[in-house]
Amino acid sequence: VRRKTKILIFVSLVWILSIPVYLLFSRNALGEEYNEGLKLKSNFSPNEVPSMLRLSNSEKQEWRYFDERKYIEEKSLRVGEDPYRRNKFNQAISDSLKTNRPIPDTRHPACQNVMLHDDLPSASVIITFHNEARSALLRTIVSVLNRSPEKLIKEIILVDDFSDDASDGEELEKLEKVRVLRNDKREGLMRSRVKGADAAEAEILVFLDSHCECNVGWLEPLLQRIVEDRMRVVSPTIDVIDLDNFQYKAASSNLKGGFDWNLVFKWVRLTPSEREHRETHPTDSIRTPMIAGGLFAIDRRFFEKLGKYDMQMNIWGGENFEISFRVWSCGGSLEILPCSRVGHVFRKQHPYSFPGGGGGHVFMYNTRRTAEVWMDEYKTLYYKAVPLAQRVPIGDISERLALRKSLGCKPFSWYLENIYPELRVPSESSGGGKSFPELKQGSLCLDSLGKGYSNPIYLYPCHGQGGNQAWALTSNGLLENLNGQGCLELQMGSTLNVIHALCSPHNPNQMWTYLEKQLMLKHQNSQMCLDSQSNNELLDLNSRPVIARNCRPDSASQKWFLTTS
Ligand code: UD2
Ligand code: MN
Repeated sequence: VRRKTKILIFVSLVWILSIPVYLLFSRNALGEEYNEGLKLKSNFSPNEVPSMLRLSNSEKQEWRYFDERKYIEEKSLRVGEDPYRRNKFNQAISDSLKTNRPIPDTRHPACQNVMLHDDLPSASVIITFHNEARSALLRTIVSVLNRSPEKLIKEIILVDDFSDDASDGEELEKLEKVRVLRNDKREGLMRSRVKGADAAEAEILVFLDSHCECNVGWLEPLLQRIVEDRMRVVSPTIDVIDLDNFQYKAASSNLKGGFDWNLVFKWVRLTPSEREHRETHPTDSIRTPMIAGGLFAIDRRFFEKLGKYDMQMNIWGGENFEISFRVWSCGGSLEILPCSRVGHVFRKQHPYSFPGGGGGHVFMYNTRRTAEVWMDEYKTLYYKAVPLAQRVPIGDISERLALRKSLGCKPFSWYLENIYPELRVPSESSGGGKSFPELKQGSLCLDSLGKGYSNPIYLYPCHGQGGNQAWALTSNGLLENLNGQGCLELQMGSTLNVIHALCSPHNPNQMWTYLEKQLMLKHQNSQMCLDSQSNNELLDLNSRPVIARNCRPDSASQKWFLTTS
């Protein structure tokens, strides 16, 4: 009996003593950086594995961890350097944040009760980057590893699109699940993504930008929707990471992807019936005419069958239109999932160069290829909104036209009628005939002169080419320029200037009524009328900013012909 007691005491002692040793060990193993990450763990969902940055190919399973501080500090800002210079977001803040920092769970509470299949397939996550801030890139990867069930991530494929410093990517190869491919010349995001997709091994591809943060439970809903229908292409709800302070902010779930005839992506409000549906079904997927383009999941075989991307597109832009038109018209569908949330740093400028003609040129080149292949006669509406595009050579599109034919895709008119009926189609435009809707006074037309937001609006000789002279009065009273996303707004200061501003459907200063009999445009809020008789008589008659004045039905300077075509 004595002997047994001794053994028992010995065993319990060993057991008790091993606790602090274990704690010490696990703490070291995870490194100083992750103390907070560990604390956080209780906030994570149970299937989240904090598989933080374990180094791969450690054959003996040694506990070695990636020195993320060193990796980031090797490229930190120099003293006095503008923190926005390299990335067009605040790199100082990005570098100072932990890669595993907590972010708010922005999902609707009901998302937690959505039933998930227990045998979801795994995904290859593909991230292309060109000169990305190391901290932002690493945080993207850590968020994928930390907030996805381990078994659902087959691999993370980084495609380094010829960044100046090859070690930005190479060093990350040490991380578990991470593979790095590097282009030997700058290719742009389309060919880079295809390179990643071609190397991928999992059934599902998930594309991400290189400055994202995946939120809790982001992956499962994406996989689930695809398993249920392999022709679905699904996008998370894209939350906003503030480019100045890196605050993580929830995005509205009452938006979907859309555009105007200038073929620039924009978020549009759901229709009233869609919004009504969302009130009772907050976890249901949202059908969207367009995806933003950077963050989406697709079945690998479907991606291949559907023609991947247009390999002749360059650098940035337009590929989201191409893939959206293609998916819808060739038998698939596009959805945004409110229960899948991924943050993204939205920027106002590109941080990188555009080899081969500058951003505007490359964007028009890509977009024009899309219009010529997918939009049938409706492409003329694009040319009316962006006349310059017609002069951009687009190279050979025969392969993409052949693809469209071989897939038996529906005409663009089907897409407009069934998928994006909200988009206003100027009536005669499909025939390509008449000029664009203008606001005319004699031979002069209301013209934004392409000066951008906050600038006045002018009168200028009509040219009939649309562009900065193409205006439409929307059903909710906005006077919208069809070339940009700008609307006519009355500044309620002392001078009552009329400016070009970002359209905001509920801004009372942007609401106008067209009095058809008097040919007047009345500003609803102020009851003033749009008037071309500027105060500044010194200005050339042809380039005077318009203003608002008290309505006078006899005044010629307040008569506007709203031509609808
Ligand atoms: C949006 C998309 C982006 C893409 C683009 C249209 C989101 C959140 N973002 O613009 O993914 O669809 O619209 O083309 O939907 N990159 C390269 N090589 C290049 C240029 C960019 O690899 O030559 C990478 C870049 O590092 C980034 C990604 O491509 O990871 C997208 O570029 P971006 O972040 O500048 O585009 P963004 O978010 O303004
Ligand atoms: Mn981006």
